Amino acid sequence: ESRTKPKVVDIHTHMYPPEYISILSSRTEIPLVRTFPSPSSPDPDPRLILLEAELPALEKALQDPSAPIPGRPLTKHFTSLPQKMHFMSTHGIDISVLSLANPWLDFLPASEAGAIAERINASFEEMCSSSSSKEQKLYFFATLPLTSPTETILSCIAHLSSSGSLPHCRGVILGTSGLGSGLDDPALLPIFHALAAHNLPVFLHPHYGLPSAVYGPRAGEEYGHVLPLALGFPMETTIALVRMYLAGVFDAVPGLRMILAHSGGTLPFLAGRIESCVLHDERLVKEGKTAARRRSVWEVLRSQVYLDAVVYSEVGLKAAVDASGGGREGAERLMFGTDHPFFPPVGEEGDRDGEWESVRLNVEAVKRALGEQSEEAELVMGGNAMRVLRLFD
Ligand code: 5CU
Repeated sequence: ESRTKPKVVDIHTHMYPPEYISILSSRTEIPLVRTFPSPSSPDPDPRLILLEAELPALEKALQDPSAPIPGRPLTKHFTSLPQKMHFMSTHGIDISVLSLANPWLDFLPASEAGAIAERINASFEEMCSSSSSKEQKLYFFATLPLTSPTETILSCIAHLSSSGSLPHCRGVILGTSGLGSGLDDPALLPIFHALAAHNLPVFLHPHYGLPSAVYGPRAGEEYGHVLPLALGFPMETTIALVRMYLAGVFDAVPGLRMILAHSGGTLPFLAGRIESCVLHDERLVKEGKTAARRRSVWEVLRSQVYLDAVVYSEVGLKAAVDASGGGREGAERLMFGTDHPFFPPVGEEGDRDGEWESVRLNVEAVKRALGEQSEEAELVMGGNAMRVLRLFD
C-alpha cells in the first residue's frame, strides 16, 4: 500500500534579515558585525560577534591585528533565503519555521524597538510568502519588541494574529530576559495571556548563558565556544523555565504553550531533582506551595511544554521523550530542528553547501531513540510540528 512520504519539518532554524544585519553593522558594542583584515583572504567574511564570552577575544583583536579573529563568519547561510532553501533541499526538509536568531531585539532602545519589530516581522512574512512552493514551505516565529512599553508589545501580538496581515506567523521566539527581569516577572503576565489568547506558542531560546567567570580564565583563549554553547545555553533555558514554574506562570496562564530549544536544556535530566527541591523546601511547604493541588514539574512538562529535538544524541533524546510522558505520549511533544545556520561544517575540508554533520547527528538521534521509520520518529521529524503549529497545506 503506498502512502505519502511523511513531511520533515525544521522548527529551529534562524535567519538575520538585511535590516537586522545593518543594525548590527552600525554597532560598536556586542552584538555587532565587523570585518577584520585576514592574511589568508583578500575579501574575508564579516564576523558576527554575539556572546559576552566573546568579548575578551574581540578586545584583543581590536588591539592586535595578529590576534585570532573573534566570533563566527557571517556567511550567506545567516542571511540568504536561496541558501536556506538549498540547505532544506540538501537535508530533505519540506517545511521550515524560521526565526530571528539571538539576541533578537533585546538591545534596542524602547523608542525604536516597536517599529523595528514590525519591519523585521514583515520581512519574515515576505520571505515565507515569496519562497513557499509546492515542494518547500516556510513559516516563522515572530519577534517581540520587549524593550518597548507593554502596550506596544501587546499591539505587536495583536498584529501577529490579526487575520491576513502575517499569515505565515506561527508563534513568537523569546529569549530569557523578558522585560529585563526574566520570565518570572509578573509584568509579563499580560503578554503571556495575550500570546495564549491568540494561540501563539513561545519558542524559548537562550542567548546569555552563564556569567563568564563560571567558565574560568582559560576558556576565552583555549576552549572556543564550547562552554557557553554546550553548557551555558542549556542551563540558561533550564533556569528560565524553572523560574516560570516556581512563579506559578503555568497555573496563571493555562493556555500558554512553550517550545523549549535544545530539548529543554537540562530539564529532562533535572526535573526529578527540581521536584525534590520543591517538596523539601521549608519555605515553600510553609507557604502552602507544595499542597496537593500543585502541579508537578512533570505535569507541566506533559501539558504546556514541547521540546525541540536539537540534542545531538539518542541519550538526550530518550530523556526528553521520557520527561515528556514517555512512549507515544512523550514522542508527541518533540519537534525536529537543525539550528541552521549555527554549527556548520568547519575547517578547510568543511563543505557548508553539502550535508551538515550537526544535522546528521540530530536525525540519527531520532532514529536511534524512536526506531527508524517508526510512527513516533515520523511525528518528531514533522508530524508534531504540523499538528501543533498548524502547518497545513
Ligand atoms: O554559535 C553560536 O553562538 C550560537 C548562537 O549564538 N545561537 C544559536 O542559536 N546557536 C549557536
